[in-house]
Amino acid sequence: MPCEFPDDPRFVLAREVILEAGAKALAYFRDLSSLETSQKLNGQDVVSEADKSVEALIRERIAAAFPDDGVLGEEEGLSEGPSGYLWVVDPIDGTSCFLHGIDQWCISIAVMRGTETVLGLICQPSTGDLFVARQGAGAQLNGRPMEVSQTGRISTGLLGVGANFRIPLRQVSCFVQRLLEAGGMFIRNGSGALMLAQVACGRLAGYYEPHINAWDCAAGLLMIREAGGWTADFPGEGGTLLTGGPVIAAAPQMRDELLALVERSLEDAEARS
Ligand code: LIP
Repeated sequence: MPCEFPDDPRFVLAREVILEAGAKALAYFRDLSSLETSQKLNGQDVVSEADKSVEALIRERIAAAFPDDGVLGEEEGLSEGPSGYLWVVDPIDGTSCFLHGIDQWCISIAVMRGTETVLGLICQPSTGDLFVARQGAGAQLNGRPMEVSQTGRISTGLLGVGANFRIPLRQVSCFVQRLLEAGGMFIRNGSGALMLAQVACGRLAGYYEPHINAWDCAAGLLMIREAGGWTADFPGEGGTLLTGGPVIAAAPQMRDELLALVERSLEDAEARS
C-alpha cells in the first residue's frame, strides 16, 4: 500500500515505525507465556516488557531521524525537544486485551506541532488495519478515504465507552444506565485509541470516556475531525497533556444527544456521591 502523505517526512517515518513496532508487538502477542508484567494502579492496570520494548524501539527511530523533536510516551513519559514538534506515543493500547490474548489492541502515534495535532496513525497488527490522518488533508483506512457514520444515532448506532479506575466508578455506571435508558448500546475493549479509530471509519457512532490519557486519544481525535466528525476539546478545562481528561467524540448528527447523556450522567453521579 503506498504512503498516504509521502511529502511529509515525519509522516513517512511514523508510518514506517508504526508498522515495525506492530510487527514487534505481534511477536510478543503470539508468545505471551514468558512475558514479564507488573501492576501500575491496580490489577486492571498492568504493563509488560512488550509495552516498554515497543516504546523503546519507537523512541530510538524518532531520535535517529528527528533528534530535536520531543516525545511523550505512556511508559517513559515526557522527553522535551527544541523543535516544537512532539510525538505522542502509546506503544500498545489495549494492554489488558493484549495480555489476555484478545486481539483488540493497537499502536498509536500522533505528532503535535505546538498545541495542534498534525499527524495521527493507529495500527491494529492483528487485522492489518492502518488508520492515518494529516491535519487538513483527510483521513484514510488502508489507503482509502474514511469518514464517520452518517446515520448513527444513540438508538441505532453502537457507542464505544471507556472505563477505568482513574475516575469515580459512578461516572461510568451512571453513563451506561443513561445510555441504555435512551435505547443505546455500547462496547468496551480497553483500547481508547482503537475505539476512536472505529469512530473515524464509521463503524462506531461515537466514543465517551470520563478520563483518558493523551497518548490514548491524540491520534484518534485528529482522525475523527479529518473524517468529518465532532470532538470535544481535549483535555478540556483544567487538564494538560500530562494529566489527561474526558474524551467525547461523535458523528455530527449524534453530538447533541451524546453531550446531553454525558452531562446528565455526571449530574447523576454527583447526586449519588
Ligand atoms: C487504555 C486506554 C483505555 C482506558 C484503559 C487504558 P492502555 O490504555 O486506551 O481507554 O480505558 O484504562 O488506560 O493502558 O491499554 O495503553
